[in-house]
Amino acid sequence: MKKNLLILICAVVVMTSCNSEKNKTTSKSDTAKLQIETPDFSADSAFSFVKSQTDFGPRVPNSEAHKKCARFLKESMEKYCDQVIMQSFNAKTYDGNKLNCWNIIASFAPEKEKRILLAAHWDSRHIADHDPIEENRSKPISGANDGASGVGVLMEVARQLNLKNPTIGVDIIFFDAEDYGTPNSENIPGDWWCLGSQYWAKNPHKQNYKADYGILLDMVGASNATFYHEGISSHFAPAIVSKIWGVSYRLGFGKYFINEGANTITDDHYYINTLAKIPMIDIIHQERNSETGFYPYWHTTQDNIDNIDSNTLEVVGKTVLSVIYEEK
Ligand code: AHN
Ligand code: ZN
Repeated sequence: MKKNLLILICAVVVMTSCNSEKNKTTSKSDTAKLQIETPDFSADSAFSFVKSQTDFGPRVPNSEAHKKCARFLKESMEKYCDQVIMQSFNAKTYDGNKLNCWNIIASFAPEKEKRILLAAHWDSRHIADHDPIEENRSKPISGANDGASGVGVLMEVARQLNLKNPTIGVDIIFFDAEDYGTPNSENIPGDWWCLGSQYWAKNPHKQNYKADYGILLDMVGASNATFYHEGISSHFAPAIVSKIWGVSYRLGFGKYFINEGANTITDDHYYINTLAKIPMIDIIHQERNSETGFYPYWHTTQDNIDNIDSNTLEVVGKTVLSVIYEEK
């Protein structure tokens, strides 16, 4: 509440100074437009949803932890959503493995025409191929940030949407097998990343499925994360990028959501844009001065729960919720 008041005061001060400079009149409704109600979102709850996933161990497809976590995600989302569909499929990997996978699709008001799609991947990478210690590079990762953070935020978003229903319909998809791509040291031509989103884009859970737009979360749990305008997002859905970064700025999160361009990332949204033809953006932590372009623990054994900051989960969750509640 205090923050809202501060934003309002700042807005009035800015507008008053504009008035005197340019002699423009400002109506009451202009001032009202600058107010933004901060939605309820529990950072602690989001954090515990992340931890519950990592407690299973690495969620690598075909592992016991993967199977157990699938069940946990299904049962959790059934508590909050109107409908949950487990879309099972097999995926072929770059090294000839066959993976048993599930995309988990949870919906609010599935009958509504106007809807938006939220997504994150729930699997974790089978190899820590960017680990500084050589012997770690064949180990699977905990994926607290890379995977579990986006899912944790969306689970808390679902819990809140159940407490206070939005006007529009919402689908939340947890994609499987995003992170089983080729090792850093190998170059095997083919679309080996994002196997779950590729499958769903070719086989949507509903015939003629449509959404106005989509928001993908990937690596949204590190301290002081920076979210730039990712290249694919700006190419396919520039207006959605503006909308979301605008909402975040108004909420006071400009330190996280930075209005500058960054690298193009082949992530799940690429296939949703190109195959399913739904404009989708990616909120993904990128860093200008890191070796990989991502956060320092990316694809290492250090991507664990100790390196999750609930402040970042909260910033992203509140931004997403505000965007949803503003849709009429
Ligand atoms: C590539 O590096 C090709 N894609 C990054 C997508 C990704 C991996 N997101 C999480 N892990
Ligand atoms: Zn990854």
